[in-house]
This record gives sequence, C-alpha cells and structure tokens, in this order.
Amino acid sequence: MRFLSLALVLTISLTNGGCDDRLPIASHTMFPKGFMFGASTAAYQVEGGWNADGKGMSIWDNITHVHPDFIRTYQNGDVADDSYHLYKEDVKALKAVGMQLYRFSISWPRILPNGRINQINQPGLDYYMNLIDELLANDITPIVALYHWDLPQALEDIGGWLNPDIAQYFEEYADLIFKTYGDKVKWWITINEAWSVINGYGSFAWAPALNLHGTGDYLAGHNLLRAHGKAYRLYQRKYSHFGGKLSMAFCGAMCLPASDAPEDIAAAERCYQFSFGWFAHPVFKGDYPPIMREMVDRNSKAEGRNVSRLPYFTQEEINEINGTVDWFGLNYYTSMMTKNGITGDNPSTLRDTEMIQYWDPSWPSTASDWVKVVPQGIRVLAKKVKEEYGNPLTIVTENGYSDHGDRDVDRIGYFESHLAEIRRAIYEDGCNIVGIAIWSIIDNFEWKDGYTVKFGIVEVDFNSPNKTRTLKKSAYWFQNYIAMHKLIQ
Ligand code: PNW
Repeated sequence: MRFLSLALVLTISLTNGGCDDRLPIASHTMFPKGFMFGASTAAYQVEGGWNADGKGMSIWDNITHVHPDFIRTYQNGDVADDSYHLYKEDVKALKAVGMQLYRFSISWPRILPNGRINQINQPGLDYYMNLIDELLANDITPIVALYHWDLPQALEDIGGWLNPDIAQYFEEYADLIFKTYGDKVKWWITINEAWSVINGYGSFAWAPALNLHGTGDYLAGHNLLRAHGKAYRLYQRKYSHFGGKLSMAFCGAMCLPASDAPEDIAAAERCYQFSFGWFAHPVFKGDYPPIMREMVDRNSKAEGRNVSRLPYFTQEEINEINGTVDWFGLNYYTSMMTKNGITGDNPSTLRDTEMIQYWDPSWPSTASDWVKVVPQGIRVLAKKVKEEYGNPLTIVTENGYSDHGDRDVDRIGYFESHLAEIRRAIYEDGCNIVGIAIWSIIDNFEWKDGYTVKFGIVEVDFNSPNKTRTLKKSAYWFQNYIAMHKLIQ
C-alpha cells in the first residue's frame, strides 16, 4: 500500500468548553463529542473470490456470468478488489484515514453455499472472523450487514424473496451469524436497502432482474420484512446477552415537493411512504403506511383483482415485525422533485404512488445518472425520520459521490456540504444522529456501472495484480477532518 505522509495542520479553537456537548456552537463547525466516522462496503462489490474455498454462487455471480451484457461494461465481481485476500489492506486504509467504523456485509453463499444451514462453509466463517479481529485490533468498530443483495442462487432457484419460506431460511442463516460473531459485533443490519432489493424483482435494475413490476416487488418486500422480523426476534430470544443493536438500512431518494401546492406536498409525502416508509413504517409501527395500503388496494380492486397486490400481514406477523429496530440505518445520496400526477407501467409501484419526479436542473450531476448533489435533502430526511419514528438513534450508513476517477475535489465538496447539513439536523432540528459510514472506503464494483463509476476515497488499481490501494485527496481531507474532531473527543 502506498500512502503519502501528510502533515496535519490543525488550526481550530474549541469554543464550547463547559457547555452541554449537544448544544449549538457558533457555526456548527464541529460534530458533538462521540460522533463516529466510518466507511462502508458490500461483499459482492469488494470481495472477489467468487468461487474460492467452497463459496456458493450468488444471484450476482449468476447474472453476470450468464448475461455479461447485464453490466454496461461487461465486467463482474469475480475478483473485484480481491478483499477476500486483501482485507488487511482495507483495514490499513480505514486506519490511515482514521475511520472509527467499518460497515461491511457478509456474503450468504460464502457461508452457506446452497443457502441452507445443512452445509456450512468453514473457510467462509473464518474469513469474516479474521476481518472482524483485524478491525478490532485496529480499534475500528464493525457494523455488519447480513444481506447486501447477493442471495444464494440456490435460493433464487426456488423463488428467492418471492418464496415465503425464505423468511425461515434467513432466520437460520442469521442464527449461525449471530452465534459465530455475536460476542464481537454489536451493530447489526439485517437487510441493506430492502427498497433496492425489491427493485431486482420489480424491474431490470438489479439481479435477479425479474421485472415483475407492481406485483413481485410488493411480494419480495413482504418477505423481506417477515425475514427481518424473524431475525430480530431470534436475536432477542437467543442472543440478547451479547447486547447488540439491530436495524435495517433504509433508502430512497428524498422526495422534495415540486411546489407549495397541497397536491404536490401530498405527492411528496406518498413518495416518502412508498420508499423509506414502505419498510420503516412496518418495523416501527407494525404495518404498511396507511396511504400505501389504501392506494394499492384501490388500484388492485379497479384492476378487477380479488386480492390486493400488496400482501397483508397476519396479526401474528404484525406482532413479530412491530418494534424491530434498535437504531435507524439511513442511506442518503440524493433527492428528487416530486409532483402530483400519474405515470409508470401499469401496474407498478410508481403508478400506485401517483407522482411525477424530476431532477432540478440546478443540481450538479455525478457519474451516476440517478445521483444529483442535493445536500439539503439529507437534513429534510433526517427530520422526517425524527418526526415519523420518535427520533431513533441514527447512523448514516451510506452517503457518497461518484466520478470517473476525475472529480475527487468535487467529492470533497459533496462530503463537506452533506456533513454540514447533518450537523444542522443535529443542532438545529435535534436529530439523534451519532455517526456516519460513507460510501465507500475503496473504489469497487458499482453494479450495472462496473468499475468505471467510482465512489471510493481510496483509489484501487484494478489492473495491478495486488489491486494497489492509494489514498485520494478526499481521503486526506477526511483524515484531517476526523483528526480535528478527535481533538474534542
Ligand atoms: C446503494 N436511491 O444503493 C447501495 O447500497 C450500494 O451497494 C451502491 O454501491 C451505492 O448505493 C451506490 O450506487 C442505492 O435510489 C440505490 O436513493 C438506490 C438509492 C440509494 C442507494
């Protein structure tokens, strides 16, 4: 690993000595004491080793091998950053920047090659144990996601997230993971971005690309919630002595009303409930957002269906799912202007929402077509989360800027402006945000965009045999930023 040495020039004056730590300081230039900085990755995007040491196939291995054109660049995650072999380099990079948190995910088929508990792959279990030990030895706190989109192909073959039995398979997998790592890992995410997972069923965006819009997406979402509820209750029953905290990571583009007109404000509210609310409402309050239930039921009826496309939970399921988050994992990249209107395939979640969305032309773009730079959106979102769910303990579990390796200075601007909005959310709105794990520590496999779209603050030379990691300017910027904050900790 090549790291430049950089002198830290720290010219700060601490003006809030003696005050309540969370009271406003003059310009909100500092985060409250104890605020944690970190970075995120996901198994398929960094690990490689797609068939190493007994790992099974995931739906992403399968789709990239069977349909190479599914990825714009015809690339895949077979080798990626080779973190399966080079995880110590990742930890070195985190340490060099001064990160206190590392959010990574476990590949289900690396642990259970056919998805089921009857065949356990010990080298897979060892890999994550080594990674966790390496993090802890470096004073970096792990936040571990059980599922970041790489379902075992063997489970997809029997219906994947459309199969109700998957909730039980997920519970079995979670049991093994909690049992193995529970004494070392205190922060857990069951499902990363259920709202993205369902798009693999409702569109061609992600594996398994079934495009069952308006039906498969609702069914997959239903089973994701059931699976989450079971994993949470299992932890409560068997592993609460470990004292861990469980969550989901919630996502969506924040929905900003296109005007002050009541119908546009209502459309933005529907937009929120059909994305963040779809999953957050059930786990905080026990069932789907009422507006979602109403719209999908009404449209289903109008289509002549005798059952709603949005499934119903039984009372037992509601009890199981209600109150199953100890903290809120908030993923935020961007926002969208939202107005009242009907568009989208018939049927589809978009059509059910009755909204029309667009990007404000003044918002700067990034290398990802869906990410525009809208820092104020994260504050609006954090406030919404506070109001909707009783100000839960929140960690921003993803936030980041993509380029083609050419706009790292803009990446610094992105983080600077988003961190400023997070501070406003904390100090001015009273949001209980205690940390951030940015996306991402290293450049990695950006799904359909392959390796050409880069989110890392550390560059990876994908052509070099040892995938050389080199800190970018944005990494040095973070290094300074975090060092400065450590002075008040
Ligand atoms: C995240 N949205 O997905 C994923 O968790 C990461 O794996 C991925 O690399 C990262 O974004 C960058 O693309 C998202 O519509 C997908 O708001 C969609 C949204 C947000 C996050």
